[in-house]
Amino acid sequence: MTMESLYESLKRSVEEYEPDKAKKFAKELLNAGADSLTVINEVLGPTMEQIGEKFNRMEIFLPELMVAAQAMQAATSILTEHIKETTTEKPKAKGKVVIGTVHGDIHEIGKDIVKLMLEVSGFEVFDLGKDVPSMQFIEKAEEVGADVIALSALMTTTMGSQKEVIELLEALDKRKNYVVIIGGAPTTVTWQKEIGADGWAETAGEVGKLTAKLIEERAK
Ligand code: B12
Repeated sequence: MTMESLYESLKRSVEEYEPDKAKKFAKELLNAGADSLTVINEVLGPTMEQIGEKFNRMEIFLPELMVAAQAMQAATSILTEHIKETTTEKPKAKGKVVIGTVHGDIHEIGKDIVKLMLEVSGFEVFDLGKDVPSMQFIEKAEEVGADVIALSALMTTTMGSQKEVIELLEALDKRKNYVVIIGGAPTTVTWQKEIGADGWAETAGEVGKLTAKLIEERAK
């Protein structure tokens, strides 16, 4: 199979809700020498977005969406493992990031990609998972001495939890101790400014540079 046809087969296995095949083609792509990050950012991410659009247009329903998400996660986990196994020299830690999907929200595919991009950019990342109570972000950040708190929200109904974390930091007089970055499909730079977060990125591709820049600015 050519690299092109492997890309196509991986895409199709997600579109056709086949987690086992998604794993198989992710492995085959690695054996063929594909770059894991390219596969995640250029094949899996856009495929999931297209499936999301089908869900929006009610061409597919929640059960299909859930299995597509499982297929996406199955392939991503193979690729992520590979990145970790092949990174022999640990990059110098650029800083510590506490990341999670905010309270009330169970979407984690995008957050996992952001986490990976931060790790490969040289950050030490502490992942609290999904549906994380606002206070838990602060407790973890305090515990590990984090530089950054990264908040993912995928629903208009949960974006308010990003604001809540910032308000809690302010109430505890700890706001200046952390860089707070936010993201997720319904969020915008306008929302970032409105809630007083330090940074926002539309996609995971920009997150490494953004975070490094914000940490540097804070140190000045
Ligand atoms: C996959 C999916 C699911 C999966 C999630 C599986 C999982 N393990 O994550 C399942 C099926 C479980 C699911 C459930 C639900 N979902 Co849903 N889901 C989606 C879908 C189709 C795609 C999300 C996704 O994974 N995209 C792909 C990733 C790669 O993109 P991303 O998440 O946007 O992340 C990128 C950027 O946003 C950014 N980013 C993300 N986080 C962060 C954080 C930081 C700090 C930064 C800098 C950047 C950043 O970088 C990422 C990579 O580039 C979206 C539709 C959409 N178009 O967004 C709906 C969507 C988010 N879901 C929606 C809904 C309503 C639900 C449910 C309530 C459905 C229901 N009726 O039960 C439940 C949620 C329950 C809950 N309490 O959370 C709505 C939300 C509507 C709203 N109010 O805003 C959407 C928009 C669909 C729709 N139009 O109706 N869902």
